[in-house]
Amino acid sequence: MKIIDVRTIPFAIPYRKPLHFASGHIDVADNVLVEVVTEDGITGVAEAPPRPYTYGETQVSIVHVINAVFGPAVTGVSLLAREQVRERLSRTVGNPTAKAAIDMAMWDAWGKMIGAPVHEMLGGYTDRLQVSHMLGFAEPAAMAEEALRMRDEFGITSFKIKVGRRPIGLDLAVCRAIHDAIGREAELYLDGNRGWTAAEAARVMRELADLNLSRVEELCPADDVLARHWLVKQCPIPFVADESAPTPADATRELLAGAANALSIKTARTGFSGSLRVAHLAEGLGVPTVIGNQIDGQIGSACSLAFGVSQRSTAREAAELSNYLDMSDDLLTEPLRITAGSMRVRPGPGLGIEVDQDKLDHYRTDR
Ligand code: MUC
Ligand code: MG
Repeated sequence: MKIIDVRTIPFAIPYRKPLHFASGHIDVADNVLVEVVTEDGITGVAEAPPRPYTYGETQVSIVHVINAVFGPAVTGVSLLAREQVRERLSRTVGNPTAKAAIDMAMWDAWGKMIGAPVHEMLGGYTDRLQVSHMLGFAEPAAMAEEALRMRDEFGITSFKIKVGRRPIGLDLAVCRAIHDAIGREAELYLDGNRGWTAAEAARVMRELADLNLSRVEELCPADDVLARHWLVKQCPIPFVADESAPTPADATRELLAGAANALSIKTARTGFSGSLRVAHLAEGLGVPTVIGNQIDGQIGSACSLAFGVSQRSTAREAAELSNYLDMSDDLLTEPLRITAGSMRVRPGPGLGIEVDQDKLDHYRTDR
C-alpha cells in the first residue's frame, strides 16, 4: 500500500455566474486535480483551488510544488502513514491547498482500499448537512432574487452575504433587500473578507441590528490587531475567523487574542487530517465551527460534505456547499445534489465520487 505517484492535472471550467467578493473574484475554476496512486493500483482524488489573494498559491505554483517537491517527498511512503506525510510536507512552508489535496486524496485511496466511506472513517456522525449558499457582490435586487431562486429551486434557507464594499451603503441596502425578500425564517450572515475597517464594520453591525444575523466573518483585517479586538468585543453575535486562521496554530492565536470566537473549517486548506485537528481544537476550547467554502468545485464540495457530516460539531450548522452550482460544468460522473435544502453523502468507498474522464480530457489545460 505504498504511494507510488502523485499526479497533478490542471483544468479550467468557466463560471456561468462569476463570484465577486471583497478580496477577489472567480470567473474560472482553474483548479488542480490531484491523484494519489498506490502500488496496488488504487487512485485517490481531490482538487486544489488556487486562491492567490488568500494563500498566495496559483494553479502553476500548485502543480509545480506537487510535481517538484511534495510528490517526490511522499513517494514510497505507506498510504496509512499520514503523520509521516504531514511531517514531510511541513518541511515546505505555505502551499495549504496543495498539501490538503494530497491528504484528502490519500484518505480517498485508503477508503477505496478498505471499501469504506471516508465520512465514516472520519467519524460517521450523520449522512447529510443543511446547505448554506454564498451570495457574491451584485446590486441589492439581484442578490435578493438569487436568494429566492436558491430557496425555491433547492430549498436552501441559509445565506452568507458577501460584504466589505465602500461606501458601506450598498452592502447595507443588499442585506436589507435580502432580509425583506426572504423573511425572518431564513438564516443570514455576513462575510467581509477583510474589506472594511473595524469602525466601518461596527457601524454596519449597529445599522443591521434588527436583521437577526446569525454571525459575521472577517469583517476587517485580523492584522489590525487592536481594532479587530475592539470590534469582536462589542459584537453581539459570533465572529468567525476564516482566512486569518488557516492552521490550528493560527486559530489558537486568533481565539486567544480575542480576534474571533468561532472558526471556519475549510477542507480545501486543511485537508481531512488538519480539519480534524481544527475541529477538535475548537471543541476543546468550546468555540463553534462552520464548514466554509473555498469556492470549491464538486470534488471540493464532496470533500467538505464528507468532513462536515463526520463530526457532531460541524454537522450542527448549515454548511457552505452550493457554489459549484455557479459553474458551467464539472468533473463528476454523478453530479452532487441538493434537495430540500440539504446534501447527502453518497454511498460507496472513499469519497463516493468518480471523475468523468471525458470531461477531464475536455477541460484539462496541460495537453
Ligand atoms: C470565504 O468564505 O471567504 C473567498 C475568499 C476565500 O478565500 O474564500 C472565499 C469564501
Ligand atoms: Mg470567508
